[in-house]
Amino acid sequence: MRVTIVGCGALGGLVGARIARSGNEIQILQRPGSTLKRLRSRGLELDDGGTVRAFAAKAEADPSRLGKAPLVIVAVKSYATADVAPLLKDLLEEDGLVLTLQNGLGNAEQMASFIGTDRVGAASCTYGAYRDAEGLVHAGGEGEIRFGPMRLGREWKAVEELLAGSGLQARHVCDPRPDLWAKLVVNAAINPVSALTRRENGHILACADTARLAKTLTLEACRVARAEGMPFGEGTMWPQVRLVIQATSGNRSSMLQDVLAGRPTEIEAISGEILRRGRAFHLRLPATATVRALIRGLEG
Ligand code: KPL
Repeated sequence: MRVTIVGCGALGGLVGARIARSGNEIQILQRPGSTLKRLRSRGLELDDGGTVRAFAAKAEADPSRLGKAPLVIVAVKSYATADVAPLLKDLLEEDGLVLTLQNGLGNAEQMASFIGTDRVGAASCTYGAYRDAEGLVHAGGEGEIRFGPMRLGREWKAVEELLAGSGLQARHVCDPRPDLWAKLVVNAAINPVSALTRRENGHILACADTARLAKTLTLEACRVARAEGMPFGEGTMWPQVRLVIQATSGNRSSMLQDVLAGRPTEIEAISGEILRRGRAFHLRLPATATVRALIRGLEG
């Protein structure tokens, strides 16, 4: 199958390379800059468990230079969704599908407003991946891609088979929203703490104080999720957050990578979104508000 990856950062690179490795054709839409230059000169490279391999992939900044594909996977930062959503029509075959692997809530809805709700699927993805100073993408911990359609109607079986056949743990679900919320809780607990301490995910549990902070962030995010009708009982998510920390212990969270590279972070799509939704239910979320303010300060 031909698959177009929109945004070839750490996660886009990991998923794209694994799909290419299993014999599929990968195309990449990437904004101009060092990543695009590297993709063009060296191909799509991945260090997967110590072995570096490069895969052929057409990489362009202009969508009209790419062939149309039956599947587009979006992996840009959530603050760039508004820029890529209008381009999807030009990237897709007539009946093509879009799968977003992005952090945060609201990305799928933005894309659906351009191509229709039944053509968009949303995934919660707990794979770890990071790009080193030279731009090489490293797999940073196995995870799972749980995905489902924003509206039932289309057949997504081929997407599940493609991902699973590429060595990615993939599970199709009927409604992706609870998983998107669960991933939001994971990101709200891990990403700001790792970015503020500038340590790999695993360090959060190695220090009792940061472990306590991550647990408090988890509980606050769960209060908002419950207020929105998600079935997250008090205390059920913290064991899951701990599991993700352990599975990605050597990984630098995407927010830490952004801070170290001097890029904007996804704090607004994660903690900012939780605060905005919590306000609608008059919830006080002091730990979430504090880490959001500190990350904003780092970005500034
Ligand atoms: O999604 C991630 C991220 O860094 O954004 C986790 C799963 C926390 C892995 O680092």
